Amino acid sequence: MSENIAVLGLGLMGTALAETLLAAGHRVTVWNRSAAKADALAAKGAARAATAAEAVAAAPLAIVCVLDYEAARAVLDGAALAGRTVLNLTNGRPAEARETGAWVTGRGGDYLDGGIMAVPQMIGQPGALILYSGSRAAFDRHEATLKLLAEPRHLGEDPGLAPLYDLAMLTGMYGQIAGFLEAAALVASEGRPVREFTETLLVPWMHAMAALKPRWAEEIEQGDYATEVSNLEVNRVGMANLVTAFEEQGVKPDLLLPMKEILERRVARGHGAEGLSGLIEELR
Ligand code: FVH
Repeated sequence: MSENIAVLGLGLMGTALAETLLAAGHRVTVWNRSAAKADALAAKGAARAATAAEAVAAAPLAIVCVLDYEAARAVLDGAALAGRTVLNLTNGRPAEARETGAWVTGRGGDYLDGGIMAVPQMIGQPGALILYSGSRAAFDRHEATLKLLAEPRHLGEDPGLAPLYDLAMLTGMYGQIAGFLEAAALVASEGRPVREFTETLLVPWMHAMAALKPRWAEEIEQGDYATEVSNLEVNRVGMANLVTAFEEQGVKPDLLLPMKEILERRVARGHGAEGLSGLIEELR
């Protein structure tokens, strides 16, 4: 069934969202601060709103996807939110989501926050995931529409949960990128083919290491870091060796150094017999 949906913010992501909804046959009203970005969507059948308030008034579901929460609040300020669902897909922090959620509900609207685990080209394609939190009733009401964009996963009524998990997932990604870059730099330091190393050795190794993480997560939940395999003292020596090797190869170990420091600190505190999951205690 065709629904009215407003999309506010037509950057790369907002445009992908609006295009996907239009392609599915929905009536989409669009607005962007720089009006010209609505041209291509209008040519594909979107209705163009002159103001953000007009866009919100046109549809029960208003999707906001702009640079940051400050911009999102500026966009929504002045719009009549009573009876509307605001879905904020702007990247932000848990505290910002909670504050914005209270602000929207204080004006009579329902609030959903979302963390997009996809790039614009993936929207509407298998593999795209969007994490949601906030009003469960609003999520249920619009779930069929949300499924068009990406696999939807609702994490709870607290609007801060989607950004919390979004940032945690990005943290995992950046850690993986850091390891990849250092490994690639080390292999390249001897003129060895980085692509072949990555495809045949590094990626399978990273998959095998990733598979251990649920077990580590259990250790963290139980606060029990006992290990029968490579303990922190073994890893401390191994990491010192690694960093020396980087220096000998003329490669900067900068992305590894914080890990080395935390390992040394934990061992110095007398926890050398623990497993690597115990390092979390140094981060709390
Ligand atoms: N692109 C991606 O891969 C990531 C995937 C994960 C989620 N992010 C987040 O999505 C938000 C939007 O990102 P984007 O890629 O669409 O970004 P841009 O193409 O740079 O478009 C930015 C839009 O924000 C508008 N805007 C900026 N400041 C204001 C403001 N003060 N008032 C109103 N609108 C504002 C901007 O408008 P304009 O410059 O065209 O007039 C664009 O519509 C973002 O949170 C990502 O982290 C994307």
